[in-house]
Amino acid sequence: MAEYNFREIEQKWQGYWKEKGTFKAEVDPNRPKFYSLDMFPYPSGAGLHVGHPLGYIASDIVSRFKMLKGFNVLHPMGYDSFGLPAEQYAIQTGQHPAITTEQNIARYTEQLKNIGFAFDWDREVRTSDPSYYKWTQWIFMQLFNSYYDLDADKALSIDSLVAKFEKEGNGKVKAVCDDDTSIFSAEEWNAFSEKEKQEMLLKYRLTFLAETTVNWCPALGTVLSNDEVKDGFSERGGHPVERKKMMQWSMRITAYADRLLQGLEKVDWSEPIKEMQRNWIGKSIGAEVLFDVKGSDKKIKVFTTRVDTIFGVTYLALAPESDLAAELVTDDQRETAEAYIQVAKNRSERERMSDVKTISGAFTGSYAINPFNGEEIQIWVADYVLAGYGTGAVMAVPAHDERDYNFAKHFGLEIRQVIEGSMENGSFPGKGGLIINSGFISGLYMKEAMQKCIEFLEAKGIGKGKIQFRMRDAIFTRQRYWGEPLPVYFKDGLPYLIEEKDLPLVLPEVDKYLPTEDGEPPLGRAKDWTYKTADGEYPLELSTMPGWAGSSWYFFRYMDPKNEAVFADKDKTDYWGAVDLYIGGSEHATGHLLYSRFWTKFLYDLGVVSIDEPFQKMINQGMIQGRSNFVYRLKGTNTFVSFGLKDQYDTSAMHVDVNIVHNDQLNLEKFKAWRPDLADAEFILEDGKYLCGSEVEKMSKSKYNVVNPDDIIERYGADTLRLYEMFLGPLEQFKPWNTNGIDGVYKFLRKVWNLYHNAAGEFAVSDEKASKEELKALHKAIKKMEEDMANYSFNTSVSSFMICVNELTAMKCNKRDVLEPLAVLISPYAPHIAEELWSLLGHSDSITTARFPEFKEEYLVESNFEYPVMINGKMRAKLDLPLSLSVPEIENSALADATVQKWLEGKAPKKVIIVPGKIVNLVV
Ligand code: ANZ
Repeated sequence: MAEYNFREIEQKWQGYWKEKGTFKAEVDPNRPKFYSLDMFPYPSGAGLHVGHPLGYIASDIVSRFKMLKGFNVLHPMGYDSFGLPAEQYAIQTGQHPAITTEQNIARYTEQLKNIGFAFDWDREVRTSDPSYYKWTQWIFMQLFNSYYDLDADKALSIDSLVAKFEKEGNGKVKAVCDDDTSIFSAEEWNAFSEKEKQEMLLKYRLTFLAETTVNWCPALGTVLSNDEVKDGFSERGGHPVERKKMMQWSMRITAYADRLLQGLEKVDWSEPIKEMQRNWIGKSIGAEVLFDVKGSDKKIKVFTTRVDTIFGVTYLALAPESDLAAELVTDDQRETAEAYIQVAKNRSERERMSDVKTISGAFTGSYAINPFNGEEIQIWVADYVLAGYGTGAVMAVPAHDERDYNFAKHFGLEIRQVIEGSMENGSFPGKGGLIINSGFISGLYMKEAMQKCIEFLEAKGIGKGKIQFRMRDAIFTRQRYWGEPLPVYFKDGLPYLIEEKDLPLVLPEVDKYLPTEDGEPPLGRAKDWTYKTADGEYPLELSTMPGWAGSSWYFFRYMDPKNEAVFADKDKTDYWGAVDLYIGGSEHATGHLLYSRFWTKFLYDLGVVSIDEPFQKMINQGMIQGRSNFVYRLKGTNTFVSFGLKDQYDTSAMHVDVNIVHNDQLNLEKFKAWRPDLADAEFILEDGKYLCGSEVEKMSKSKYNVVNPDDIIERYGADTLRLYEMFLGPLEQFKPWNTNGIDGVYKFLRKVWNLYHNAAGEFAVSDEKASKEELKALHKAIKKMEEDMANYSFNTSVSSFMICVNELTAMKCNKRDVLEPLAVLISPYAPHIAEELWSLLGHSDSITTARFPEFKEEYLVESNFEYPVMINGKMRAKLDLPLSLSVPEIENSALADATVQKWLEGKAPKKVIIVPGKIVNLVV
């Protein structure tokens, strides 16, 4: 083979890897493991574009590097295959989502295989496969059968909770439960009916059914989680979202809030992602305080993080949604207050939160009593108080809180300073400031004052110290078809689990993927969607699980993907442990990454896995943006003006398919063939060419800037694609796809090929000893790659390969000593060409079984110096001498040199001046 024929080489080695099972991973206790994982894709109908494989290429390079370093590498791939787009498509076309999903997966797999990833394809998982979701349902059942015990600080079985209730009621039980859980004795529990017992247990179960205010999206016909809603619109599709009360399954993720927070300390993730999780969890340490309402037996409970400011409270404020607000409105305030509440309630919480400019509220007419000083203070209803946070009520301290301050200013309420520094004089209340004019806490600092206040509250039974989390329990149901059915049936209106032996509960067939006429979810259309037990036949749950169910544990299934008896064998999960490197987009910062951490902690509590953090190291790759091209249509015509001339005409820009543009020059024939309406297009050219404008935008079909990796591979090969994606810039950065530089990368690979071949194109590698310079070029690259791998800096390694290959080419190096390690070095990046060269070098095993070349510092140190020898001021000789020689040694060597002797003509020099590392100067 003369030329670098990437097509032949890539096909050959992809076939070889498949046939030999090169990337098959098996447990091997004698080797250290490395688990390298990509966030698995949702197989969409559009297929992969060049942005998708960016992270996969990076993790593949690390995986292959680790193989060379002797690790047993687990590097799997699979599909997150339940989801809305397939269902939306099914609604439009009537085609079963399973069929389109299957087609999309086939396409993705083909595209991925073309890139030559070191995936162990035998481990592929699909979340929509019943053999997979059987275990998603199983985990759901374990959650239903568990509660969170605060003494043990872990999940325990609900049976053990029942045993406690039977013995001592719930008064002493420290467990996470609903806020409205009443206290009962053992006698009372034992006297409860079955229904009452089940209702009570739902308040403790880690997954439970309850009436919840949800984000309801009428256009999508389903509820959405908070992270699927952006500014009041669905993230997918941009449809309006409203707040609505519905019976919903939830996951009691709040039980794990503290552990989710602590666990962040153990993992190696970027600080911004950790910070996003911390904010999402939102832990606040503070206190709850009960205020009496004047002339009423009603009480208002507030949550405050600054109970030390309680002497500065000048009013209370309630959320407009609160029932209490309406009850406290007095007759003389009714008209204004009720009108306000009506308007405020219809604005979503999000809308109110994001709108900081509009200050609105109303006085209820009622007064509360400050328990610390007996003062009467007005009770207001205010926009800025959120119903869903804390207690939905705040004690307002306008002198020291910005929102309270703005509100008090607006309505002319009292502003009373009680800490050094105040909103009034523009200084934000510093943490730990000295408390002034505040009864029994005057003269104290914040911490001590808070402590005293809490003691006071607890002694009087009107409050306590309280830790508050912003995080809410996670809604776990969708009123949709294409998801996992919940393994639940209903008896007397209460949920029960089906038996484990009946798993998987397979998604039933329906005639249409739409809600029923009565507004029930699509599963309401299924025939015989019931569960038979010994005592009857009961309706099954109609909602399905949300998109995040299957992705919350898939990393365990890869370890043992075919197991039918358990979700994964413990020996296997113990061996593979946590994911050592997880690569994926930062858009999952709060959703997937919190849910999967939560489920891992739960499985850990159950004792079925030994790790409680799933992803040890994570890198979030930046997005590859599209580089769109534009043509400029003369308004009202079919004539297009070239970029440079467009300002002379009245034109409008139009996206044009980047695939018919090369280096910004439009291919006119392809343009005419692109769309029927362009067949008779005419052009106003510049220099005989039509030049397009360009812009960096999100890569998307509608912008015609999608580049398909298949096209790049067809033209340049997968090795070039892999190198080029890495060469584009640091992995974490956002960067535009710009094909202009790809030729350079392709040429680089041809140069690599040529190093191993002579001018006639024959494989020609010599066994001669390599020169120091050649070894130096190689070892510089080895060193750089080791450092880069430690920092996950991929683009810099590509540059160092280029430098190395350029140097070797200049030296015409064809020595095995250099070229063998060089092939190994580049194999993680360009595995196909490396395999081919490796086999040409005479190896019969895959290059993945080679060892990474050992870096030797000695090759980088400059050990010799070529001394110019000056005789009577003229350069007469050059002497290559070790830098370690002393001055007398240099002199001896110089005088012994034949050329020097010739010039000295047998005379001894009168003067010898030697500067080590610089020069030898002789005067005769
Ligand atoms: C008095 C006070 C004085 C407050 C002061 C702050 C500063 P984080 O840190 O986010 O937990 N708050 C409590 N519940 C609220 C609700 N439902 N909607 C809006 N605001 C609410 O914030 C806790 C603080 O936010 C609480 O402490 C309360 O105001 C307010 F100098 O109480 B603070």
